[in-house]
This record gives sequence, C-alpha cells and structure tokens, in this order.
Amino acid sequence: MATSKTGCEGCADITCPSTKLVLGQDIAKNVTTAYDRIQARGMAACLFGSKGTCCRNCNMGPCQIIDGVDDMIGVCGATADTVAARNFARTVAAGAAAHGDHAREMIKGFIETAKGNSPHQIQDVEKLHALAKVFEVDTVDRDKNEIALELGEKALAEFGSQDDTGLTMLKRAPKKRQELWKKLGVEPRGVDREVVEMMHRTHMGVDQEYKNIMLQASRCALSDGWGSSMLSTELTDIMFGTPVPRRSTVDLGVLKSDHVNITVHGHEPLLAESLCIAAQDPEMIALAKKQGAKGINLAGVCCTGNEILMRRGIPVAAGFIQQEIVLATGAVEAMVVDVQCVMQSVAEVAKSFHTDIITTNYRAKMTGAVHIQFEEHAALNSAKEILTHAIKNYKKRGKFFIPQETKLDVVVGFSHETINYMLGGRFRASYRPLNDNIINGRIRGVAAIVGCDNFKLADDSHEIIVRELLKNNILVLATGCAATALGRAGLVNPEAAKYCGDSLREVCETVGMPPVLHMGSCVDNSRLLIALTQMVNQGGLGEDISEVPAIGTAPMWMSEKAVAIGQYFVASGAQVVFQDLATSGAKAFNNYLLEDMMGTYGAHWNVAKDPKEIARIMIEKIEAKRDALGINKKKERVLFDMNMRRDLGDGHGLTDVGCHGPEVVER
Ligand code: SF4
Ligand code: MSK
Repeated sequence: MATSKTGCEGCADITCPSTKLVLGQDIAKNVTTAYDRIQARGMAACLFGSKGTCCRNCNMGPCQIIDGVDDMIGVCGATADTVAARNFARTVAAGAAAHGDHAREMIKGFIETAKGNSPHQIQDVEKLHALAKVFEVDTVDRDKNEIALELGEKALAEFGSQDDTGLTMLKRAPKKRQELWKKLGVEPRGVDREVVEMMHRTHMGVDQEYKNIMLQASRCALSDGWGSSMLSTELTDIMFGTPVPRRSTVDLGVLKSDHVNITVHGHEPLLAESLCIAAQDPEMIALAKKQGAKGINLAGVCCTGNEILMRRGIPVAAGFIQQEIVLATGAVEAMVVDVQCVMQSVAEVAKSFHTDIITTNYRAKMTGAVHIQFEEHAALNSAKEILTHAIKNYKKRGKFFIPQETKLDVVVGFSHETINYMLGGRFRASYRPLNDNIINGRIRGVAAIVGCDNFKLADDSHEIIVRELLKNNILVLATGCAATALGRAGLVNPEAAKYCGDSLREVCETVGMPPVLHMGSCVDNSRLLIALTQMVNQGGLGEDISEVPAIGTAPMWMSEKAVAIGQYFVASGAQVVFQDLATSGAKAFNNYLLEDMMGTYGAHWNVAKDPKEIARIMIEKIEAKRDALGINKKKERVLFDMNMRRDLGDGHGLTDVGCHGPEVVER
C-alpha cells in the first residue's frame, strides 16, 4: 500500500469538517484512504470503460468499440449501442440482485419471527393487515403471527415465481402506469427471474437491439422497486416498526470516549436490530463495565445505520464516504459488517488501530477480518458473541480522537405513512394537504435526493443541490448516504426551514418539520414510489406519476444499485438526474436514455456534472410539470368570508399549511 498519507494534503475536495479534523491528527498519519488512492492513480479512467463501449462478454474480446468507426465494432459485429446497452442493463441487473438478495434475507427473517424463532416480534399490526389485503391473506379471527407467516410465504414466493401474472405489489401503482407496463410488456414476473433473463439476454449473441434490451432492463428494475425493495421495506417495517419522526444525531462525534464503540455497517437490519437488543442485555453491559467502559455505544454506518436511525434513533457515525475515517478516529472497538458498500480498505485501516472488522455473513468475507457468522435462528446468541468480541477490545484502545463539535441534530423517520399525518392531516390522515400545498404553489414540487457518496466528486454536492431546491420552495425527500450527508450539512432538522424560500419555510415552520425528510435506507426508495402514488391517488396532480411535479437525483452515485433505482424511477414515470453515466460512447443509446425514453415512459434520464446545474434541471422540470397541470396560472386573489369558507365543505383549499388556512386564498 502507498505510504503517502492523506494527512489533509489531498483534501482539495474534502469540505466535511469532521473528516478534515480526523485526517489532520497524528493518529491518522499512517492511514491511507480512498482520497489518497484516487490521487495516486494519477490518470484518467479508461475512455472505453467510462463511456460504456468496452465489451468483455466473450473470449473473442475484450473489444473496445468506437461509435461510427466501421472497423472499430466488436469482433462479433456488436455496435457501440448494443455494447453500451448491454453494460448498462447488466449494471441494473447487479443492482437489482443486491436488493433482491437483501430482501430475501429479510423475508426469511420475517418468517422466522412469525414462527417465534427470533428475538423479534411483529410490531406494526396495522401495516400487517394492510399488506395482507394486498396479498389477499385472510385476517379475520387470525393471530398476527399466523397472518404474518402466510404473508411472508407469499412474499417469498414472488422471488421464484414462474407464472406470467406479474408481481403482487404492481397493483399498488397508479392504474394508468399499470396499463402502460402491461402494454409495453415490462410487468415483472418473478424477482429472481428478471435478473436471470437480463443476464441471459446480455450474454454474447442474444439480444442485440438496444431498445429491446432496455425493455428487459426496465422489467428487471421494476422487479426491484415494486418487488424486492418494496417487500423488504414493508415487511421490515411490520417486524421492527414503521418509522415515526424522532430526534437523533449524525457524524463522527456520536462516538463516545468512555464507551465501547461498535459501528454497524452494511444493509440488512436483522443483524443490527439483534445487536441493539443484545447491547441492552445486563450481561453485556456488565462485561463492558468490567473492561473499564461506561457502557456500549452502537453507531451506524451507511444504510444499516439509516435503518436503526429511522426506527430506534440510534445515531449514524458515518455514511459511505466516511467509513475509513470513522476507523481513523482510533475510537472504534469493532466495525461489524454484513453486505454491500463495505470497502475492502477498512481491513487495512483497522490494522493501524486496535479495531477489529467483524464480518458476519457467509456471502461477504474479507482478508484480515474476524468472521463470526450471524445465525438467524440463534440471532441473540450470535449478536452477543459479536458484542463480546468487540467489548474485549476496549482495553486495547490507544490514542484516539473524536471530533465532538461536529455532531449534528437530525429529525428523521419519515415513512410514506408519516406524510399522511403531516401538513395538517393529523386528524384526517391523507396526502390532501401536501397536494393542496403543491397546487397552491407554496410547495413547488417534490425532489428525491438518494443514493451514495463518491470520492470522485466534491463531498458537498448533495448540500449544494439541496440548498438550491429549498430556496426554490421544493420539498426534499432523502434516503441512503445522501440523507446522511444532508444530516451532516445541518439540513435534516426543522431549524433548516430558514434556508427555504418564504412559502416552504412557512409550511415547515407551521408543521414543525424539516424541509428535508429522511425516508430511510437505499432499499427504502420504494417508499418514494408509494408516496408518489399516494399523491396521484389523492387527486389534483394528474393521473400518473409522470404528471406529478416531482423528480429524483442520485448525484454522487457509486453503487450498481443506484442505477437499478434510477431505472425503476424512470420506468415508473419519474425523471432522474445523475452526475454521469457510462453511456456517452454510444450515440443512439445515449440519446434514447436522455431523451427518447420520454415517449415510452413519460420520463427519461438526465445527466449534469455541476451540482448547481443539477438543481437547475430539477427546478425546471418541476416547473414544467406544474405548467402542464395548469397550476402555474396567475391566480386571482379573493378575500374569503366565513360563508365562502364553509361552502368549501371539507376545507380543501383552506388546508394550505395546516388546519387553519389564511383568510386570503388564491383560486
Ligand atoms: Fe467482443 Fe462481441 Fe465478444 Fe463483446 S461479445 S467481447 S463485442 S466479440
Ligand atoms: S449504503 S448503496 S453507498 S446509499 Fe445504501 Fe450508501 Fe449507496 Fe451504499
């Protein structure tokens, strides 16, 4: 490994105060981070790879294709468009596979819980009944565990389904969208099947027409968004509780100097929830005290962090981009990891400290880590074994540095159900108040900011985009590491209302909500699909997701999962903006993604490098949707008397910001 140390000499793109503080310490001087490695690479990425036209799908290649140059097509004759589309589609399949395998584990855990074989319990019975209805599971005179068992088994069957009837959750989408999917033939049939078919169709010599490849890419992505991810989110909520708004903290300062610090990193909340239960066990606390600590401090990293933040208010120490930095504090006894987004470098960073990396899933082992298998059927015992190992490291802790002053408050826990109760809908749970505020223009629209961090881009990109959106009165829904980054920027709490334009600020202050609503982990992007559908079903914003003034972005995407998410948003009718895509080397295919998909799905991909440009595009698209809906018309201001207010019946138009509307309203 290189010996040049970040120390901060390579900090040109690091704006995060806590990262800078840690890397500036002596204890971090031997730590090599991704920032160092990006600098050390010192050369631009391969042009063929970054533009999507390198193919290694068979052993006649690898072939590097130049679009429009006759003798620079593949040995098999594959064109740039075919190669770029195959590569893109395989990225979607990989992302969908990651979400699918995660979801399968969650459903198996759900079934074990229903059978009484786990330390967890079915917590949200209302949601259990709602989902049971979707899956046509009888609930009358049945015990919650009995219902959950049948629901879990039906959900698991969606993975291996071989019939062509379509996944059950698709019927939750707006009717118009369902009809479009049927017409296009992109209704996913089975979660696993769509990934397999995608891999088959992009094998050498199968599907060689980019638009046809993308039909299956859409079907595969939809099997993620409306299939596995949605199943995972909903069943996890039923088992661990649907999130409700709660206060917590984020950033490296959530580590405690006098506690055993254990960070939980990865994605599957079964492990993290079991650790949370085990960490409260008097036997574990006593062991920590015996080692000289005051207690056990669990803190999250990446999306496992978001899961326990949303449901338990457990602080998040770091997003993806800070996973090495959290170890460089020297204050972490163990980083417990499961699957996805765990950089191999954490094992190397840990070597400079007393920290152990503990892998827990047979799928995901790492050289230099300690492996303690997390057994679902003996979850509490596994969790205690992991904690015991970590606690015993406390005495070995040497010098450490925790940047306490950079810790920030957040208010999190906004499920799509929570939105029902916000904005004045407390007594009449519905999306009506949100829709009304969009129609009257106080909220111009909704922007989803999702996905990862990425060392290639300035670490304040999320913040720059969101500040622009808020100034323009656009409500932001955030998930994943983007949400953590926004928490670190101080934007995920009600006090951030001061950064909004006047009308959004008025709404946020009246309701007491943050202008950036943290909706969970990357799997929880499915919550956004339901929220958009609720907006459609509530009325006044069109008949399909493609008509709602809403847009998504994953500006700092890193993982293949983000591309699957982007594609399921587009196939669901929501536009997305990414900072780059590996498709620009194939002109026709690239145009298809960035423009022509509009004709198929009513939405397309957008690409822009500069964060302010991303925000500009998002604002422009939202305003265009408002124009199309006819809600941007200049309105006549009318002074309402009490009779006129009563004539409005259910109060629509008066619930602009809450239960008590202003006397002057616009019609
Ligand atoms: Fe080259 Fe065609 Fe083989 Fe790809 S599939 S590596 S383009 S010969
Ligand atoms: S963890 S997929 S870096 S959001 Fe979900 Fe974060 Fe992206 Fe991983």
